[in-house]
Amino acid sequence: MDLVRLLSTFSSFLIACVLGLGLNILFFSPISPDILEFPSPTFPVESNSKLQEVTKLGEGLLVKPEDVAIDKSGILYTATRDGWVKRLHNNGSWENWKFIGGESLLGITTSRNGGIIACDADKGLVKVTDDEVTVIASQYEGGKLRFADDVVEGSDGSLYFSVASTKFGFHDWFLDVLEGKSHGQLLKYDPESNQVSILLDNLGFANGVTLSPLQDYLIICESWRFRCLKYWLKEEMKVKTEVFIDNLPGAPDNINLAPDGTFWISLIQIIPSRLKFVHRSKLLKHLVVAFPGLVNKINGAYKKAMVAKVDTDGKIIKVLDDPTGKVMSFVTSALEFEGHLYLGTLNCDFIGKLPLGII
Ligand SMILES: *[C@@H]1O[C@H](CO)[C@@H](O)[C@H](O)[C@H]1NC(C)=O
Ligand SMILES: [Ca+2]
Ligand SMILES: [Ca+2]
Repeated sequence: MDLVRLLSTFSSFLIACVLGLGLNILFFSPISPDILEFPSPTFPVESNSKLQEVTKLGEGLLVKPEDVAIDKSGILYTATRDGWVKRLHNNGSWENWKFIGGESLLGITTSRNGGIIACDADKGLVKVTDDEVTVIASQYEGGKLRFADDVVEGSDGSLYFSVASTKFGFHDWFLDVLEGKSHGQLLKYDPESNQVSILLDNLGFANGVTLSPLQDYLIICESWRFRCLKYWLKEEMKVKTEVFIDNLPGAPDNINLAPDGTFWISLIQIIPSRLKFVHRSKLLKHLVVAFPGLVNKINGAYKKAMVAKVDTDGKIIKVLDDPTGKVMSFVTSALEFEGHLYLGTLNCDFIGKLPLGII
């Protein structure tokens, strides 16, 4: 009798603990998750390991260089996790060019008047020239501009840029993936008025931005929607937004116009196939977030790399990958210049350089 009572007390205690823990996790969870829709890519993505054939530029000097830009004279720029904008001269020497600070420098682009524009997830939009470093936009809509992710400059000096998430910061980017709600934006900075305006809202992690060859539309990547949108800049277009490409075999990060008018898109492998089920369960998402060690198991970005070349009709022409992350993983940008592809990454200490003649 006593044993039965003891057992039932103990099991009540256990149930109370589990319930308490569950409520605690639900109540204090930083996310309010939705189910993630997975892509069903139509392009036959067979691994070719081509990204394992890169040569390594600046190995050991570059801390997770997320994006790459090259100016007309062939000088290559990148922004690294130690707060520097570094550049590679034509004679092969690296220069620690300008110090901005922080760990949150992301997308960069060259500017028509020289220098570059950089997205700083903490500070906003930063202009960097030989003479100075200037924050050109740090506020909009009465609030602080946070998590600016990528930027491109129009021929009239307008800057089009993304805010990946208005809810989560750069270091919590994977929480935005787990939550699966739309907190991203496409913005415009007008140099005449010095104002920032919102072009598109409710994007699923707004990431890479680029202009079409004729600058009549923008392409904006929505990472965990596995798609890119086309945003028309022509006044006469009634429907401003359409899907440029969807069902991508990875989460699109940076996008760059290639010399032949096509586009290079880096595709982050955010979801390991074995753990897809977590993204289908709201409860499991809460649980994963409650135990930070688990988040890294659900995030596959650090184990693979993939980039795709896409034509102006939004069709994939080519895919290059490193299926095991042996040489490159978490590749975040691909930029073509004079017959070579330059690859930025959030998990390596170099920029990959691949001759395109061999592929
Ligand atoms: C390479 O070029 C840069 C810029 O012109 C110069 O500052 C640097 O000293 C050169 N380095 C070498 C090793 O020639
Ligand atoms: Ca860029
Ligand atoms: Ca990015």
